[in-house]
Amino acid sequence: MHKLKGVYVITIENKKLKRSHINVCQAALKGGATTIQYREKKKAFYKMLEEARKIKELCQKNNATFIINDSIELAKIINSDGLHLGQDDEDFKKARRILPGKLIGLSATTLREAINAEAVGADYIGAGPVFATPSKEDAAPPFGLETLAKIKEHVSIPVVAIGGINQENAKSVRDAGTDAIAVISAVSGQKDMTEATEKLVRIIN
Ligand code: TZP
Ligand code: MG
Repeated sequence: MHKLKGVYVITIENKKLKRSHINVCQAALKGGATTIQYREKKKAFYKMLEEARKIKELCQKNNATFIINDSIELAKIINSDGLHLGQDDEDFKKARRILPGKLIGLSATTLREAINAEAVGADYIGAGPVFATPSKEDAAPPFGLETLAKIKEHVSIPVVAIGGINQENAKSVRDAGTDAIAVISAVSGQKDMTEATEKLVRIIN
């Protein structure tokens, strides 16, 4: 069984820093990330297949959980451990039907959405943005640590906090009771991605 604990790293390509999804994944796993999410919204499907295959292999070697963002089809073909959907994304029920036995996470931007995510049967909640995020243009307003703690109080499935989490504020997020933290820029935007992951792991554990 896959545990959602610790540091959940979401991969993105960073052209400025000349980083690929694979580079981010390798460094994050080396630094102790327990979960990797492949998040790619622009590339051709064959390219995503190629990258996701490689990331799956790396996750298997490192006993990490591998989640795919958004695409039921990609998750099915790759046989990833799970899929992450927004509440507006393709129907959760369809994902359940096509991906039996897989971890399916739903994003929640409010307490109400978090409660709804559990009610529809999500396996975990991606709760955020907790803080302002530099990585998602259409992000909902940040809801802060109090709402995060409330979400923890009201749901029993694992809560993965996301949005603007970094080395400075990770301890406060942990203290709010989160099960895991998910990060983009706090790993993929750092000079030394492995060291950045290690530091977050130390704070969270
Ligand atoms: N969903 C809510 S905030 C966010 C996503 C995908 C972006 C998180 O990126 P960062 O850089 O860790 O704030
Ligand atoms: Mg989405």
